[in-house]
Amino acid sequence: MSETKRALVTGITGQDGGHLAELLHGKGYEIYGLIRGQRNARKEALEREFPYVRMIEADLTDQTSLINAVLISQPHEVYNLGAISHVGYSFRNPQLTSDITAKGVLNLLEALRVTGQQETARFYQASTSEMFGGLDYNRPGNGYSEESLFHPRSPYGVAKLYAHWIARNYRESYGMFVATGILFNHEGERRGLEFVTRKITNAVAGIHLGLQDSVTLGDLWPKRDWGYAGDYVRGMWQMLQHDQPDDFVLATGETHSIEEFLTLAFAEIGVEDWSPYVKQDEAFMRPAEVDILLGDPGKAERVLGWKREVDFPALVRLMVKHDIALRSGEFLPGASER
Ligand code: NAP
Ligand code: G4F
Repeated sequence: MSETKRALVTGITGQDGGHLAELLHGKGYEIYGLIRGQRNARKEALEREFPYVRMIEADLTDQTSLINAVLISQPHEVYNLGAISHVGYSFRNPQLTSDITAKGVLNLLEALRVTGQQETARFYQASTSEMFGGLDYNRPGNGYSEESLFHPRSPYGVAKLYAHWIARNYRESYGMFVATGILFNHEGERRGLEFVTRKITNAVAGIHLGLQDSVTLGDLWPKRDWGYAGDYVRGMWQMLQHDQPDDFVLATGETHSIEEFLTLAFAEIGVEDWSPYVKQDEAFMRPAEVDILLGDPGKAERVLGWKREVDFPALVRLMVKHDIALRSGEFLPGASER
């Protein structure tokens, strides 16, 4: 009889952590999730939604706690999803972002190495399309690939680039099974309210139900390659099942502006002209913006057989429907309460 697989997941309280916990549980994994802080506000929700996750108190900035987490979980697979992940926040908290999003990865890789578990544990690093930057001299063309140039435009993007390269360095230096997933924006019913898609769908639901009059956003012209988080965590898992560690872009191959997202989201509640409901404020604009992101998922499709299932209109629809149900007090089975 084969041994039950054990996975250690950082960022278990986040969007991807929730989807990944469901996926791994369905595959029979024993799941260990890192929980930080002496009184984490998300702990109770996590215990309710994922009673099968074994929580370990640890923080990516605390090396000793990570060594402890590795020793307790003895993982076959480590998914490093923990990070300061909000680009705007990273401009206001650049040092904290470096400590967690960049150096935290080094701390975790070292925890595996010094405990001798680099031989047995496969490691997934959550890299990002924010590393590309979308500048004029480096436009995506038919889509950024694993070979495209990097030019990060935020403290978050810079921290993630360090994380990406240190992860690759441990693969090259110590022969560790380290896979990096260069993931383009992915959203869904578990998305944090601080990100633009969920901020919009939550507001559209509120406007529909008469709970609010408007939503205040930053720039509306930037374009993103938006997919569904459930599809993307499946890709993470596939990367760690592959026979060799590698780097993979996960994306839809389509790009849409925030204006297009607004149009589809308001159409769900029968509103054609959304302009009276949308205000703009510089507070939500960034010192440097990434104009456009578009990814080429060709390698993941060919090598891993990965395929996204949810397209852009379906993504917007599922998020608006979820938020209307949530804000009207209905609870959708299996959906997040966040
Ligand atoms: P998220 O919802 O913002 O979750 C971030 C997670 O990181 C939370 O569980 C948070 O825990 C944890 N965390 C923060 N600081 C930590 C620390 N010091 N020690 C341990 N854990 C800490 O992010 P997500 O959307 O699920 O994304 C998952 C990963 O993929 C992130 O690394 C993100 O940067 C990357 N990524 C995301 C996308 C996307 O579009 N979603 C695209 C590319 C890459 P608390 O609950 O304790 O705060
Ligand atoms: O939803 P966002 O905050 O996502 P962003 O900056 O693209 O980052 C997300 O995707 C990355 C992958 O490319 C991840 F690595 C990262 O962790 C995160 O998940 O902003 C999207 C766009 C930006 O151009 C932003 O300036 O929306 C614009 N925007 C306009 N108004 C706004 C708002 N963004 C936010 N968060 N809030 C606004 O009110």
